[in-house]
Amino acid sequence: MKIVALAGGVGGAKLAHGLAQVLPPEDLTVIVNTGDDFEHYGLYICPDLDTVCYTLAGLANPDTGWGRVDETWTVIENASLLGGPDWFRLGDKDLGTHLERTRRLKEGDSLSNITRDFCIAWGIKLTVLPMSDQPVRTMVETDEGELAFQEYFVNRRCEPKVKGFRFDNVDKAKPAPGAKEAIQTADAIVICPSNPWVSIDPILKVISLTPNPLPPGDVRRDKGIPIVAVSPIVGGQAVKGPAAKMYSELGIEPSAFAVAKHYAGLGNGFILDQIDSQLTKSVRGLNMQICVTNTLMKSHDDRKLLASDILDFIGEVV
Ligand code: FO1
Repeated sequence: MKIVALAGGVGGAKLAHGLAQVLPPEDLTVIVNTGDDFEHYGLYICPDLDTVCYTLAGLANPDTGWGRVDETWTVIENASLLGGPDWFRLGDKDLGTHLERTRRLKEGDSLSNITRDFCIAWGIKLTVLPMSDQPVRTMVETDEGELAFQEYFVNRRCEPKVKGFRFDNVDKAKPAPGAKEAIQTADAIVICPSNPWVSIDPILKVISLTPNPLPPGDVRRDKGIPIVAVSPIVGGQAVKGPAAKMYSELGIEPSAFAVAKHYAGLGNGFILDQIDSQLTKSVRGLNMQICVTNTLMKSHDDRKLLASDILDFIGEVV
């Protein structure tokens, strides 16, 4: 079964890792948000792409979810002593990734080529694609004005009140080579438990994913392929990050139902955590089939179990 997974940072990376354990590598493509990318110290940083790759390669820091395991901080600490910014912590090992990516980008290479080569070097066999080779920048509209994503997220610790989002350059960005083809040949699309507003929406916009992504003439077009989403909000709270806070500030009660509503019309399957099983009926009312399972990926086994439940569920979604 060919699966395309759409992923942001930590939650997306964990589910991608689970899927990688239950699918052959040639059957899994992960398309990753690059709206969080930014330049820092003259380096091109792709936080979500790196989080996904480090997690798949077994190199991720298990405590933070982002950055490298067994990291040291000599460079950033010394740069900081000289007056350089240290609000965005770049570890020494992680810096190697940014240095080499920036060097190749400056030589004119594409982000998708570089990502492919990094995956080979890290022993990742499945396909990981940035959503686009062109830069898209997620801008957060707040009560203190518009902020670039990392400025809002890391430097301001998500404190300013969110009023909306804008994806700079999204109209000009093309899907990365291979992304459209992967979607057109997929048996199902899995929307990982990543932030719908700032991790998944940019990907959906760039790849123009509609309820029927298949080309005219494809027999599966009328039926539509299963598009199943996993809620990043469990029991009314975000598993990680500011998703629940964003929903509240946008005047929407944070819940798995709110997430399902976000994807209504696109997704036809929704994975609810056991804690939220009472929402089954209301999410069904959005024309989605439901799978209730444990979505909190606390261990590596949990990732694999969730992935396997999702694949079973996909078989039932019509
Ligand atoms: N997140 C933080 O909260 N603080 C950091 O200092 C930080 C550094 C960092 C370095 C490299 C990297 O790839 C990610 C990093 N992140 C950091 C995480 C990241 O900015 C966010 O989790 C994502 O952008 C949201 O998906």
